[in-house]
Amino acid sequence: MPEKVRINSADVKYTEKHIESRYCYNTASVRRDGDTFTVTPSSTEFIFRTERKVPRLGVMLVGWGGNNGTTVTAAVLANKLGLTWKTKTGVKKANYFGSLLESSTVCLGSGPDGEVYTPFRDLLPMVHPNDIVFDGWDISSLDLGRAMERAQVLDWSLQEKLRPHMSQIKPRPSVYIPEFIAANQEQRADNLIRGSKVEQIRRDIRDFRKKSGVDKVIVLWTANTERFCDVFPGVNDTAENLLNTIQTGGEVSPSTMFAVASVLEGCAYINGSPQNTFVPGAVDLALQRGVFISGDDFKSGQTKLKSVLVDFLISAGIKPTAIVSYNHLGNNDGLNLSAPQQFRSKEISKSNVVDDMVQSNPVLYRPGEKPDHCVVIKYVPYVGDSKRAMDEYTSEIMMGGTNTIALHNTCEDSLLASPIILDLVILTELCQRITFCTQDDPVFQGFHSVLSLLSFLCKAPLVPQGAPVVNAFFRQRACIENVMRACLGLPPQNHMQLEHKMK
Ligand code: NAI
Ligand code: DG6
Repeated sequence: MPEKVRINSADVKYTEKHIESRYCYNTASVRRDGDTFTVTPSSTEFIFRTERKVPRLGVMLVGWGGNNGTTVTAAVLANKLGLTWKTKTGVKKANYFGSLLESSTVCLGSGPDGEVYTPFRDLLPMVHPNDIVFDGWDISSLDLGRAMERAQVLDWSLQEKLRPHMSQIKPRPSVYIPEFIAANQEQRADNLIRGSKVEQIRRDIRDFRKKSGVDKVIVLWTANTERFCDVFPGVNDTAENLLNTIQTGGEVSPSTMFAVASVLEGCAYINGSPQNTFVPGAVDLALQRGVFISGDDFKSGQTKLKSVLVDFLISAGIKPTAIVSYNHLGNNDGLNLSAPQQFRSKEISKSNVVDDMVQSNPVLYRPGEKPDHCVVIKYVPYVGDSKRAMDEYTSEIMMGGTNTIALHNTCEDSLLASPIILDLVILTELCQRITFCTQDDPVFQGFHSVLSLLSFLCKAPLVPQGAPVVNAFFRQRACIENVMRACLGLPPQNHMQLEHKMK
């Protein structure tokens, strides 16, 4: 299909296979001498190539029978079938609200009637969510119709329309190692791989690829939060040691087994939960095989808002001094997180999200100084998937004044996470079709295996060793938008509007 956005520029070429753009990347290096900074601008010429052919994408979800797994599958099905359903407030229609790619827009420039906006999805050729083919694993054997009912996320009348389709689907057996998730999950575990786990996962991926006829498979963990695992030299510190440990039956978490199996099958692997799936050996393996990995932990609600609000405060010159975040929820995720080790994984992931913003402002914060930051999660069965988040942001303002902002947010957790799952896999697939070279290094290469471009969608972004972690919402979003613009030979969005500021 021809692209909806076409660039009219000598710097952009449309060949049969590629969109090829010439792009000037401008940066600056800084030298500090006492209180003086010397800033030297520099520019590098890049050529970006984006394959135009969009493949048929298969996505395998680990935790397919959970709230997110069933909700995202049901939502795609409902959109594909164009379903409408009645609720007490009227007729609803399937949509993809909450998806950056499907439901948010970017400004292309000005037309005769003012600024022209287009959905993100139209910038470059990318997979449409309706075309994704799903498969996956769960330790619970419930078919997806019954699992959707267990999740209590979607309206009943919609579930009734979806049930004939969803009931046909059964998750594949999975890996259950009781000590990694809460003991309260044990009764779900009736659908388990016997024998060699990583080998079976690899067979499952090949089986899915063959039976579905998809061109590519991406694997995404949306199963229970695991406890962190220890990193030991000789055990999981290198790819070789990790593979040996798997062979000899040493301690490797189920999520790391899935990561290893996916990478060995050449499939990108995304971690939607907070645990340290990507032990150094798993990262090493992905680097060796040139396969994308990304994570950690979907950034869906409270943390997303935090990455906006703290950015707003600090970039307005206001000093957040205490951030207190409570949540309660009553779904199975909440039940699993009621166990201390699993809560600890989530607490870590939710706690580091303001660091980059704090460090960016030495006027407000001394070296090493941070706001007090407290994260509380409680399990309250009655509220189900409707998560409540209460936040208090206390800040220091001018002349010793105090500014306190209190927020209360209620929403269905899985309806926020599902569009993020779609964005994650669609962006990952797009990145697999982008290569670039520079004037100094004319050999085309792809992005680093640790795909930090997806930081916008993650609470605790995984980045290549030595790269800065960015949590600030609009910087993360601008990164995705500007990389896509570079692929089209367009300069970064500058918001200067100089044409409207001249006499
Ligand atoms: P859930 O508890 O409803 O679903 C998890 C599913 O994983 C369950 O069906 C369970 O049986 C299955 N499972 C557990 N261990 C497994 C294994 N080793 N292999 C295969 N399946 C396994 O949880 P939900 O609400 O779907 O969330 C999933 C994950 O996403 C959790 O870790 C949660 O913390 C994380 N998350 C959720 C967000 C949201 O907004 N819903 C946002 C950020 C992260
Ligand atoms: C309660 O904190 C349960 C968690 O799984 C969160 O709902 C999830 O991580 C979303 O967190 P946040 O901070 O992005 O709303």
